[in-house]
Amino acid sequence: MNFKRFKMPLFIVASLLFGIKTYIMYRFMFNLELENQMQEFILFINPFVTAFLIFAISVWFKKQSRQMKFIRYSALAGSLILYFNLVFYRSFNDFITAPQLFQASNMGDLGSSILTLIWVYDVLLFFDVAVIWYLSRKKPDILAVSYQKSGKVFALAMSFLLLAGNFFLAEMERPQLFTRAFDREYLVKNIGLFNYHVYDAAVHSKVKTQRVFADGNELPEITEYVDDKVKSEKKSPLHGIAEDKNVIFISLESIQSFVINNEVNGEEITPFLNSLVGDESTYYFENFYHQTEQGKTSDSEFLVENSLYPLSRGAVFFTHGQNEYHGLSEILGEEGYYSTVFHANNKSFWNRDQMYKSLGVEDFYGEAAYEVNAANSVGWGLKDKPFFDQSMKYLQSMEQPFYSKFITLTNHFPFELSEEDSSIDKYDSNSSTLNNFFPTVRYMDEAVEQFFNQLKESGLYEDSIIVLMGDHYGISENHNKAMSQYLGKDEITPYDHVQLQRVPMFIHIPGHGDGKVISKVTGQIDVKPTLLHLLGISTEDDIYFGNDMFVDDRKGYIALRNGDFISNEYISTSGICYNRDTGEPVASEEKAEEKAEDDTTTSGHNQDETPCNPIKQKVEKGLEMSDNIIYGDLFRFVDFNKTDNTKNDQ
Ligand code: GP9
Ligand code: MN
Repeated sequence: MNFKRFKMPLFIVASLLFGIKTYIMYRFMFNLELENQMQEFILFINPFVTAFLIFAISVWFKKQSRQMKFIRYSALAGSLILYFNLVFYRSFNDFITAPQLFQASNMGDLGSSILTLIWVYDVLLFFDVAVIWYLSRKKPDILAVSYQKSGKVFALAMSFLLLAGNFFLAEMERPQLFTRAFDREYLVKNIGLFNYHVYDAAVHSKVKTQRVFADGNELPEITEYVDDKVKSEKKSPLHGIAEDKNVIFISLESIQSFVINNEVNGEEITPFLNSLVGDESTYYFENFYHQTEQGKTSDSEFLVENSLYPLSRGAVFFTHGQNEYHGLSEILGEEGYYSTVFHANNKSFWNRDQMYKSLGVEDFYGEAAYEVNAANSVGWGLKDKPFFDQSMKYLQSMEQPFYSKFITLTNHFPFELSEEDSSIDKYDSNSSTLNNFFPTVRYMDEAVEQFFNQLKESGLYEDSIIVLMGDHYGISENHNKAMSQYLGKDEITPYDHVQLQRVPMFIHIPGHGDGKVISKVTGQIDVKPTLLHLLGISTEDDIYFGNDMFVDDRKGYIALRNGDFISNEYISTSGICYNRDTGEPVASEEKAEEKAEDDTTTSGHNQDETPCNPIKQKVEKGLEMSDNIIYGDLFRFVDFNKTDNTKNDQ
């Protein structure tokens, strides 16, 4: 190429190259759903707008060499940010948030999982950097610019104009984009990954500041809301049925309800769990939803312990590990229980060592409590069978009553398992993740069965209730194609996606005899009040957002952390209101007519009116209040043990 005649400055070349690369990644490597042409257009322009904004800064450098250096390092840094997000996305189907950057200690523990997320041809994603690097070194005299002040100001003005144009279109396409905190994908689609990171960092610092400014004034409103709009008034007939029994809680890694009573290659996937469905001593909740977000297992633990929602960004275990809580472990501790967690993983993972103290867990049996070697490990560490086996000695020598949580690990992405541990074959689809999932689920099922047998042999079984709960989804929407093949559907619709967020929930009460399958809509937010009631412990003075799963006067919906919800009649997701039974979108006109009849104050704006809207408002209110408790660390202002304290004062 004749560079003498080709006079395009490097900052323009770099903007184009980097913009094209970013666009290709958005379009083909991240799984961003585009609903209309406007979204397509915004997604197309935003990579170039951001690239120009960054590279155009270079014109302010006087020296050619500085200008070139700025451009090449910006290209490299930008590419790395994109790439880290891509690797993260492959695992979590989400974008990195500022709090997660402080969870770097988790990254080291990912071990083999991370290798499956880095692919050889990823190196091509740095092709533009190589070209920019080459040009900046070889042709600085041709490709650098030396603008007058007016030229520089013009470049800057152009940057901001483009950015403003982008934001304007984004705001038009998605009103209140910047005030909605729930959806990172919308942000990335509309303003690009880099602007999203800037936004995210700003929000994160705001969160940090919030605690400082909270003074407890917010509490009366929250307590009133919880008492009026959440808590059930009636006590269930099962109140106190498990009084003084040990509570053995088993957290089932990455399992989803679709495997229950289902087959793969003609084989039952979970024979043991299936035997509990319909068992006379077991309640099985078939419409029980996980409500976790980025904090995965830790979010599920947070929900169970506090009946508060986890955060929409980062893992609350990390970001707010030092808050005051009124956790299940702490409450049971006050009732004379000894509370422990068993989990054969590094104690710092998900900041558990710190957070468990805040929750009132007395002892944490982490990796160090187990004999872990190459022979008894796979994937993330100690396999579930030796895990339960080795836990028995601790459990047997424990003071009773105890509340012990067991967190399984073998059924974790990427679902590795040796041939000899696999009792069933893998599935056959284009997703190795889904294919591998089934044998590890079966392994976990067998491990749980073995544990039940050991509990029986040890004599602990009769004095305990056993809760088994799936922590969160295992198969993300990146595997929808394989999933639709497995489920025999044409596609996985947003409705199906929500239904796939159901995870198994069993409450096994040995000798009870009254067990059944319960179909009402329930979720992880309900576990704390449910267990407390089974144990006969009052929740009157507590602040929480779920309901006893055994009562009928419940708040009527389960909120997912992204603002979607499941009510008795509807499922709201992706801006669509579905009929929960049929999976059909609910026609908004119908509602519009109804609404017009009974609400004369409504004027014209009916296209957004669906029966989901009033529930949606409650969902958002609940999530917001729960968030406020966490952000403001509001429980530091609450005296949950009024009676006890009065005693102490005397
Ligand atoms: C880590 C284990 C798995 O200790 O709980 O965590 P996850 O990745 O599922 O959140
Ligand atoms: Mn998990």
